[in-house]
Amino acid sequence: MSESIIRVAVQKSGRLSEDSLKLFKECGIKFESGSSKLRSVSSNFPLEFLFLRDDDIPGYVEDGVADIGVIGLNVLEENKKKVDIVKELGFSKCRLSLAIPRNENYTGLNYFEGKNIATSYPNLTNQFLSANGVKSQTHEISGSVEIAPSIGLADAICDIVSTGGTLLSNGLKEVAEVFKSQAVMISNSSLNSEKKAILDKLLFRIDSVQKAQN
Ligand code: PRT
Ligand code: ZN
Repeated sequence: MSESIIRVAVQKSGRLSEDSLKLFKECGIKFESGSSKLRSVSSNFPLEFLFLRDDDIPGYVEDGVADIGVIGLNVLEENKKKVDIVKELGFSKCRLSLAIPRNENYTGLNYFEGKNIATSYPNLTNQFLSANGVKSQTHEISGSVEIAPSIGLADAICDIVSTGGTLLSNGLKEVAEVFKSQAVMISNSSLNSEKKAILDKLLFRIDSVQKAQN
């Protein structure tokens, strides 16, 4: 018998990290996770952790560099990697929403016709607008999206919202929800049977943790 182990990719530091690590700990899995550590092997479960930028996680799982990963559904759906979603994890909940300057009169989705929209999620934004028959231009920017209208870079934005505080402090109002997100566990779509068995064991433990919390 070979000693199979599965590799899980988790975010190194950010909004997914703490709850991701907490989930594995609640499953009874022991491992070290210091701030400078990029890899860690569990001492009591056949699992190796890779600590990465979240954007890299879907690609690593698709390529099989990691077998499974924890990622925001928003990042996964924007980048369309071929991986399986094996579990909704219920944390890092947020939404991708369209927002406009607070003093604008919002008339419905037709408001966006012919407008320039700044976003880090051009694919999800364009899909939503075209599904609703709205023709507008998206401009991809990688961060500080909320500042775009006030500096004349765009008429509106489409960005991740959680409490709404960032929109408020940038003079914007949320007018339409494009996509609902939460953290999900993804898996490479061609795991061998030994790795699948380990994943099943892990998913069983996650189910128990989730049931205990509900
Ligand atoms: O460094 P790395 O690339 O790994 O991390 P990152 O900076 O790309 O991502 P990070 O850690 O900010 O977010 C990781 C994931 O957490 C996202 O992909 C979402 O799935 C989820 N998430 C949950 C959020 C938020 N809540 C959130 N509030 N991601 C981002 N935000 C930002 C948003 O972009 C906006 O600027 O927070 C601001 C809005 O927050 P509120 O509370 O003011 O509305
Ligand atoms: Zn990122």
